[in-house]
Amino acid sequence: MWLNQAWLSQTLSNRVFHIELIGVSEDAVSVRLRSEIAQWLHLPLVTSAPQSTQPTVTLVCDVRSCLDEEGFSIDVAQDGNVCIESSSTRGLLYGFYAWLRDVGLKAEHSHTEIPDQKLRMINQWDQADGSVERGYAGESIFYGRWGSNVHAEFFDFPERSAADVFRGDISRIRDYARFLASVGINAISLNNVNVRSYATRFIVEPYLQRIAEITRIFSSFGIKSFLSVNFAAPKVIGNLTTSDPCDKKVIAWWKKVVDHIYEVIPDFGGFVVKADSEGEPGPYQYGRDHADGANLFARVLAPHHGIVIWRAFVYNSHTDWRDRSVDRARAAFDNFAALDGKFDDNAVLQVKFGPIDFQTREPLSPLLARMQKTNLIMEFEITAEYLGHQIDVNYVLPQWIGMASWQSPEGSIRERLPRVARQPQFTGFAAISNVGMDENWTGNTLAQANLYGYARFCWSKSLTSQEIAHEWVGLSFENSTTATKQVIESILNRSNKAYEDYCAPLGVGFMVNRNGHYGPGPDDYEFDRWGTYHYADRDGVGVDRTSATGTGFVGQYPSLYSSLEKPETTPDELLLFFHHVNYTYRLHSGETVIQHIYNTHFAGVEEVEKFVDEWNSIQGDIEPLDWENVAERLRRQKANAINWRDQINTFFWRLSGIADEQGRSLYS
Ligand code: BDP
Repeated sequence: MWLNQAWLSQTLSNRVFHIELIGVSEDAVSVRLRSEIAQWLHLPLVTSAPQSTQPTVTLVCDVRSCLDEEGFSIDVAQDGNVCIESSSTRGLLYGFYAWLRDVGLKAEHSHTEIPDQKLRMINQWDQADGSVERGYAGESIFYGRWGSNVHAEFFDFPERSAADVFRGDISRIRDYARFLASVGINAISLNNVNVRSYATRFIVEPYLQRIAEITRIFSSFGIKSFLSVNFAAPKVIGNLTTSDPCDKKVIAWWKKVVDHIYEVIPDFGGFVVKADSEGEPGPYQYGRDHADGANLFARVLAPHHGIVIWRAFVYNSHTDWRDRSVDRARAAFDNFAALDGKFDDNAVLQVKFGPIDFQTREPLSPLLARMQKTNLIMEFEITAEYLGHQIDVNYVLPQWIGMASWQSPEGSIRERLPRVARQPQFTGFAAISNVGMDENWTGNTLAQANLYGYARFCWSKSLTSQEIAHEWVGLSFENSTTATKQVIESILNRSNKAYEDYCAPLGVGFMVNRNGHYGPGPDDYEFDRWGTYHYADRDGVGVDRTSATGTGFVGQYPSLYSSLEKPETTPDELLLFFHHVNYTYRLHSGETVIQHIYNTHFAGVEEVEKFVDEWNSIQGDIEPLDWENVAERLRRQKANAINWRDQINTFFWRLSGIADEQGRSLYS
């Protein structure tokens, strides 16, 4: 990962650092800044104005500065001296790392930056037993210090001490916090949204003390910590007979819990809640709605300036494939749209970017485009659940930037979020992390680009996916030749399209393997209660979501999107998400749907074969461990792509009976 000690010592050994705090008192972040510079970088830090002849880096935190609280300016003078200025220590921290990034990229220059999104959040899906839900990079860096072989035993012994639940070694957490701060992340939730077992107790003693230790590390890097909570905690750990959000005893119980949390962690961020979703408890069990549920937490957190982040990923899993009007894509809107304006000021609704579940291609969630009086967070998934498990190279920034650029009547969706909020400072992006205990953090070294890229995407709306890839490659492979860096960048930039090409076609989604969501399973969800169907038959494929003849989903969008009601005005890449068409239907590209399916599935595999050759060509010009890691992953990716190609092509060929125009064999 970027920011290694060797690089820093080598690059910065001839600088002198000086920090000035004007009108600001020393806080955890400024202490961290001083220690980063003095201890970690092993660099001289002078306490009075520098007299040195060596180039000086002066960090000025001045409350009078008119920059946005988190913004900074970097001024590089002709003599090499640098001045970094902000109105807060946090802004200074971001400025310091931004300058380091410029140095790493050999592009030192003067500039001023203000972050785009207010909340730039990471969600950990780490569980108390040390596993990570949908994690593909090893065990949790926070919990489960014995490793997976003791999980069964661990669950059988509820009296296990807090010390047993948390990893002893915090150095990796500190490295992670530093990395996140270096790219401007300012919030993190520390445990999985499905809160089970010991994690239910993280909000009370003795576990809270250990959580507090973790939060202190993040605080010193300017990152606020949150916990995911179990809606049923009053019953599960509070000995109450109900968890009804309107019950006085329940409210009093949560108040006591929250008051104590703030005694222990004064800068605690608040809670993240997944309720009434995929088996989790929630307000519906008590005949209450989601505003009742969220506001319970909002009200006990408000006196401490905390917030509750309530997830909108709620759907009725008992959908029915026999009834074509039933549609999981409608669910978030159906459950939440009527509650617009009913959430308290410090409640935030966290909505997945698309209406289903992080597929390779989805339209924007209509809930994000519709809510007018609610604080909103747009949710992304860095961990590659449906996107190749960090085995397949898949640099997803092109998709995310595309999603955040969808237009609404108030501008692109990323610009809209703060405009419609009750409290603009409680809006932004959140994403599920992809890190674990693996040596390289992310399983596939190239998957680091998604973590880095997510943060840069939160920070600046003007960066393109190629620019972000260029930065990440430049910082991560600084000793390689320009030609090698170009090879890596090129693979990254083409990888998302290649992956989409060999998976489910034209936005239809969910043709994945049912258990792990890796590899093909064309019919795995087709006759399933989870309700994500492609409706392929002998004549055609796709889901009719139009208002006239389909599920009515298109009607959830503002009128700006009425073009999606007709196949001929729907973009090709989303055609099968919105319409059921015959295999011989002609796309804007001129291809028929069936021929497009065959062509893209062959093209996807061919592209992966090129990745393998290109990666072979740079052997020797990057660290052997990194080269081996990606080479091994590419071998597995090629097998996966071939499997997808053959299963999907065979599936559609058998149903349609239509041969490939180019006469290629459709099955192996
Ligand atoms: C689904 C995942 C599941 C998560 C859920 C969520 O398969 O593991 O718990 O999303 O976001 O995609 O809550």
